[in-house]
Amino acid sequence: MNVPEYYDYLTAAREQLWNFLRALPVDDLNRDLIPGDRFKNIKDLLLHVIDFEDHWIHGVARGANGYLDQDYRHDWRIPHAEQYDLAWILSYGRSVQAETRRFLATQPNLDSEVALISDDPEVSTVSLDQLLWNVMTHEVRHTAQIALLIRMLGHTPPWLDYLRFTRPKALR
Ligand code: NI
Repeated sequence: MNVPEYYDYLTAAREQLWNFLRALPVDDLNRDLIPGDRFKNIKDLLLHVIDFEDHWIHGVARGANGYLDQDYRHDWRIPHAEQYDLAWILSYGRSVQAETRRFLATQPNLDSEVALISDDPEVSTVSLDQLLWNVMTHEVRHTAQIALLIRMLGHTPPWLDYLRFTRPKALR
């Protein structure tokens, strides 16, 4: 399993999740169920996952090359995402996903070091591979939270396990 393969899985799982969310009542997507300051509802988590990918891959790793935040302005810290239509959030998601796929198609060197603090690269670096896995596992963890919120709202979340999306091997 490598980064492009896992990103393909995330893309397929996202499609199912996004289609499922489109069919939910808007009030459910906006309902504050999580106590705390930042992310309270399904839309908050959805926007946060997209923002995180945009920020880390296209903002940090690529030095703002391909960064889409300027086209989808929002408060990344406390998004209050109930103010946005689901279609707007998903449009941002599709744009970031397309940009990530373009980037991965260039076959970037995954061993290259990425500076985490741009004004002092000596302080902290990670490999591009580590950064991409951080982004991808971040999505999986927050998707589990979204699935829990879906349950709490009385619905059955889509089944998004990896094995569901892998091509079965033929028996010998
Ligand atoms: Ni997070």
